[in-house]
Amino acid sequence: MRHYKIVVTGPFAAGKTTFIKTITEISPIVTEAPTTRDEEAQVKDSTTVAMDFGRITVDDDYVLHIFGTPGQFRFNYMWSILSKDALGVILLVDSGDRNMFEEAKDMLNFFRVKTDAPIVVALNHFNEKEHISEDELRSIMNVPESIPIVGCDATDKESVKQVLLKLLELILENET
Ligand SMILES: Nc1nc2c(ncn2[C@@H]2O[C@H](COP(=O)(O)OP(=O)(O)OP(=O)(O)O)[C@@H](O)[C@H]2O)c(=O)[nH]1
Ligand SMILES: [Mg+2]
Repeated sequence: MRHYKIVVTGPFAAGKTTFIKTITEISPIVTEAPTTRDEEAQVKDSTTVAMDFGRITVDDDYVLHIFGTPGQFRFNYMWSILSKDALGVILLVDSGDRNMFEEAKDMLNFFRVKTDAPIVVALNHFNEKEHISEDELRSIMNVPESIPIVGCDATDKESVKQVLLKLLELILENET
């Protein structure tokens, strides 16, 4: 049984906590606090201020310990803490929220500096909104070809599993 530390990050309200709640086999640990800033309170009532944690066993061989970050730049000290020794990173982007693409680009660069671990960009809300194409996002965020971009629905277990398997594939390639 091997243990892998995975980080789920992405801008405010991208769906990080939902992603972890959907897949975890233990009760998730969350750190939600009421949103205090007007522009955030208009979107939702609470936000992650420290981290989320969940765990999932894949094929009885791998146990993934999944850490979710806060989304706001003002909490970026947690991005650094949580990325330490991570074996893989998932960067969630809400595919219908064009205002967040620049921020997502900055986050991608932040994590590429912090860690050499493989990264997968997951385009969330992929099924239900007017959404950007993978190619357009790749160009806006300047995502290199070595980083896959995949569609995702953080509320759907099978979809979340596919994203994690994609990342696991890259991690295993990296190890050999
Ligand atoms: N329909 C749909 N709703 C989603 C999806 N992902 C997240 N949501 C909803 O979007 C809202 C925000 O999700 P959160 O999981 O709190 O987002 P977050 O990235 O953890 O937010 P912060 O921690 O505040 O940055 C919640 O109401 C979710 O139910 C998705 O893929 N499809
Ligand atoms: Mg959250």
